[in-house]
Amino acid sequence: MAWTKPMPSRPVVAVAGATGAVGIEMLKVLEQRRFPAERVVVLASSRSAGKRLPFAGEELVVEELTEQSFKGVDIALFSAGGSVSKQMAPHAVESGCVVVDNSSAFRMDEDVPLVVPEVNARDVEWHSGIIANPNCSTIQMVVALKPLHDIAPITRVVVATYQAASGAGAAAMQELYEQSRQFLDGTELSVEQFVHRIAFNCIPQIDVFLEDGSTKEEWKMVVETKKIMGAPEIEVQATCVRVPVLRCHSEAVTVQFSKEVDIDRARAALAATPGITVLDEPESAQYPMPAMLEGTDDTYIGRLRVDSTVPHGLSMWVVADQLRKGAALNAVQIAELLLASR
Ligand code: NAP
Ligand code: 3JM
Repeated sequence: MAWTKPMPSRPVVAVAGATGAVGIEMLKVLEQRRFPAERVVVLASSRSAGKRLPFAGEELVVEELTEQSFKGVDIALFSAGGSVSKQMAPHAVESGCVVVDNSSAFRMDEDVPLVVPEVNARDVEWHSGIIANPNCSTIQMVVALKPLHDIAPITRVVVATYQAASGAGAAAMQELYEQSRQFLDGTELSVEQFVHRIAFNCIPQIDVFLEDGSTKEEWKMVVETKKIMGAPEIEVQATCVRVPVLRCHSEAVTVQFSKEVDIDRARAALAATPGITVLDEPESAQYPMPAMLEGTDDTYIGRLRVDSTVPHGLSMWVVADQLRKGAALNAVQIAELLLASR
């Protein structure tokens, strides 16, 4: 059922999963963008209840996330994992709260818009209480694809991702630090957060394997891209790889268009798009790299070139801070759209 409850101009905002890698970033983004929240409620598991989190010069006290947490809350930003979202988001909606969910729990549900503001901002208008934030790797790719698709329809995308350890959470990022130290010290490596050691390694598996031999992370990129872009005809082939980078996902993306696209026109269209920075000066070795882009908001694009092995092909390198544009920033931008469409 369509959502009819009006949004106040100063909503009460809850962050569910506030102590996590994404949740902490959400608090930073809300503060940095001066989101006009009447009050911010920070929720996590019972393990964190009573913990204090800095916000806007004050300290917020973490409360245990329960079914009752959403009374009087207008917008809930969820990033506590899929099972918590499945269990708790319906209670939040019942309390009259609009949920912006970061997990994959509801993304492909027909009555749930899947939104990247630069691509399909208007989809926030038809939600029934839940709006889904796409997967981090999908978000930065569709930001790059949209201005190109507007020049000439895209028919096929081949992508390989180089995904940072922090994409698997705060504990996974810590494991990269600790394993690197253990490796250099020559001591035994503790492997808990990933299926294999991540220090000085690349793991071509993110999330579980599916019957067709792809992983669920790869499947997410395929189906989410079609839904966000409203273009079920775009074929996507993805290989998702975890790499020993702390923060920022990188993607090697090859796009095939239905007709000829001039590379300079493509470059100009990307450069003119808010939310994109083109950094592409091969002569001075300037291109996006994860280590230089931690904490940034834009999707950075470099290494733009023609792919002459297919008709109308273009290749590029796309980097974004996945904790910001890939998660927290995109979710807060969705909340801003909810306010703007009041
Ligand atoms: P994380 O660092 O492991 O943090 C997990 C958060 O969830 C913590 O605040 C944790 O609280 C809380 N939590 C765990 N179990 C809970 C429970 N039973 N009840 C209440 N809170 C609970 O993970 P993260 O990187 O922030 O990611 C969190 C989720 O966001 C992921 O699982 C994923 O679904 C989603 N995510 C989405 C994107 C995206 O691109 N859209 C990117 C990354 C992650 P405690 O500190 O109390 O344990
Ligand atoms: C990114 O429920 C879980 O265990 C979370 C798994 C997860 C997801 C997901 O599927 O929601 C970890 C990191 C994502 C995501 O954005 O798809």
